Amino acid sequence: MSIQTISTKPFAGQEPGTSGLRKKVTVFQEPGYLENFIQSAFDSYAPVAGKTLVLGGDGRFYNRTAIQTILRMAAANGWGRVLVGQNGIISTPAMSCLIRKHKAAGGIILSASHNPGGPDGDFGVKCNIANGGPAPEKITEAIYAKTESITQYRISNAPEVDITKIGVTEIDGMRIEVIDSVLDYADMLRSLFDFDAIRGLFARGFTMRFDALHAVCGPYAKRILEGELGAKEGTVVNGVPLEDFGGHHPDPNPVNAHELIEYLSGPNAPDMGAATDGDADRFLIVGRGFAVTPSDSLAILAANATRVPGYSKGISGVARSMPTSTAADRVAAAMKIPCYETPTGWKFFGNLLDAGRITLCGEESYGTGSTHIREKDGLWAILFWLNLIAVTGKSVNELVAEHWLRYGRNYYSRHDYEQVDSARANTLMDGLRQKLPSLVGYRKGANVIERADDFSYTDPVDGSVAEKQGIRLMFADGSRIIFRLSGTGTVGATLRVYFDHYEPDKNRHGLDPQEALSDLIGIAADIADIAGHTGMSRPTVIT
Ligand code: VG1
Ligand code: CO
Repeated sequence: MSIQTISTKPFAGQEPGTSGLRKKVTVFQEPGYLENFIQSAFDSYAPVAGKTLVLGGDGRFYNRTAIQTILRMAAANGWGRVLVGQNGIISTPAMSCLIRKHKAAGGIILSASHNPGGPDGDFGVKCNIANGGPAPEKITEAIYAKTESITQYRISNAPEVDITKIGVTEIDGMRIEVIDSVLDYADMLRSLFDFDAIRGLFARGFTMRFDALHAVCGPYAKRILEGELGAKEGTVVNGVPLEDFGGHHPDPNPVNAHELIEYLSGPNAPDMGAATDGDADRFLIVGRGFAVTPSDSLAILAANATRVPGYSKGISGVARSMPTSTAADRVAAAMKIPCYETPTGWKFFGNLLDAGRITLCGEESYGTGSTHIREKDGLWAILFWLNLIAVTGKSVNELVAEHWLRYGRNYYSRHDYEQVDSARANTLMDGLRQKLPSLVGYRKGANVIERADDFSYTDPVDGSVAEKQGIRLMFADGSRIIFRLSGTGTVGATLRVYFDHYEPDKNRHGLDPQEALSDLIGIAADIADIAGHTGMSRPTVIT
């Protein structure tokens, strides 16, 4: 076996987005494409001699091919040890857990998360750093810069490594440990939640349906929920990871997980429903006939955190991404703890978590997490809910209703316009940016815009600045409309429009969110001329 240095030329556009580099599988299959990006990433971890790397993915098509390439490149670049998930499987939260527990210098997650998979689907690479979290912007920018000037990469010509069996092997002096990634992850969850109480809940007949959407959480959920917590067999459905996720979007929102929503509204509805996404960092909680919004979930977990062993000493602060509803802000105010507002994407929570400024954080896009790792964590959030249900004796719906009664309700919705022509989407955003000063004072009915800006964030820990993170229209009554372009898509542009309206009056908590938000929805359409720019008369996805 020998190490080879291969000459290469840069590929345009290897710029990581909100969460890693995402492209069509066919793009990643171009000779040298994956290699260039991985070499650039390895250079950013340098020096790597003797250090540990964790490697795995969500099981999507091209996962196993990419793992073989990366193992040979890791050996050629001098990594001391690689922990690789059996069959290439490691969920995003398990990756974060493993990096921290084994003191690795970093991790590579092969996932495009909620994007569809298969030969015609998407593939992705996320680079995590030694704290277990996504690489912050200064690192992703450095990786991108390297991809633009790369001339060569290093790779061993070692034969294929068998990653189907747990065990230790070696190539070119680099140790490879094929591991069962459920073990450390389950240990971590056991240290945070009252497993006995949850076991008692299931023993008393509590029923649940967990839909893994044919993605990576299946094996984790099966062993932890059914194997250890006593949920009855069959609780986990679609639990075997498939390379194309059965042809679906593994995105746990009420649109893509509609079968679960329908089941929870049907005559045989269990007490609770839950789902997770492609790489298991996002989750959905469903009560009977009712889906919990992620923004509410964050607020409810924060308000009740001390009921759970891992957080019994209290929480230091919370953070939410800017478009996430302000429900958590009210909880933080009542608890007299800080609430931070960050740009979209998990990488912006890392410094706040490392500095101990926050304990819980979350995003409107069905992701929540805490100091336990540095990624959002789907199964953790589901166990948090189960623990709360077990110790309070209340149902999902009761916990939510009780929360609204005490804090008021935030009506919330996100409207996505997918596959918009990129130039037209940029024209829409530029137009809004130019209009910002003139929008202050805009009035329609009782709605008055008080402030309008393009969100800019200064990290309170390291002072780094992230600009142009979304157009915000802020109304006198606290309502908000936010416009931003997605940073995870692979075809054209996706416009996301977010609506948030706070309703303190308990007599008005029973409305349909689209109805409660209809004024704001009309205002957004007018101000941004969404139909004119996108050519679409309605969103492609409403969550
Ligand atoms: C989306 C979500 C964002 C999330 C990101 C990655 O980004 O809006 O909240 O952090 O996906 O999640 P965007 O740029 O498309 O809006 V995951 O589960 O893909 O790692
Ligand atoms: Co994900």
